[in-house]
Amino acid sequence: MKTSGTVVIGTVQGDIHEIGKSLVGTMLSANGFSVYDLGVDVPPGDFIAKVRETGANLVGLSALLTTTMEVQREVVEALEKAGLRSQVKVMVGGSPVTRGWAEEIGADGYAEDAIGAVDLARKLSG
Ligand code: B12
Repeated sequence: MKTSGTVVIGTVQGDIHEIGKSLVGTMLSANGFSVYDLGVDVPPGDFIAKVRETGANLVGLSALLTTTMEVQREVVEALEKAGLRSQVKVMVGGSPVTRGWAEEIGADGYAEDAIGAVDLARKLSG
């Protein structure tokens, strides 16, 4: 199957909530995306390393805690510092995350569920 794009996904550092992130990864995979799931409690540097290694065009950041939402911002900043920001679109999600938060931290998009994440990934890859 032709891949729709390559996604590096994970739950950000400090956060061990896995279920929603895994659902999103599975749905992306089922819809033709190549998915690299880094698991949970993922430090910003691990996202950077995997994007470099795979040449991914999308990064998905899950956060379920109000405290770890801030790490989504750190990953966006780390991508900028690493010179990779123009190569990848950043999607954020998780129950406390909103469209407004996505805009505030300079992410490219937000989706509230796994179906929405597939639509968003298609849009951002297009
Ligand atoms: C299950 C659960 C746990 C399980 C996690 C098991 C696992 N393996 O994942 C366990 C028991 C381990 C757990 C632990 C904790 N939890 Co908890 N947990 C939950 C609970 C009940 C459900 C989360 C869940 O799985 N939902 C189902 C999935 C399908 O939904 P979802 O995660 O929201 O994902 C969907 C969308 O958000 C979106 N999405 C998710 N990620 C992404 C990513 C992208 C890129 C996109 C586009 C979309 C997207 O799509 C998904 C699919 O539809 C929530 C309550 C809630 N209502 O959310 C609390 C909740 C998140 N937990 C909470 C807390 C406080 C904790 C603990 C700190 C408790 C403690 N004192 O130890 C610890 C966290 C420790 C840590 N460092 O992470 C709080 C957070 C409060 C806050 N505002 O920060 C909540 C809200 C409960 C509450 N009301 O107090 N938890």
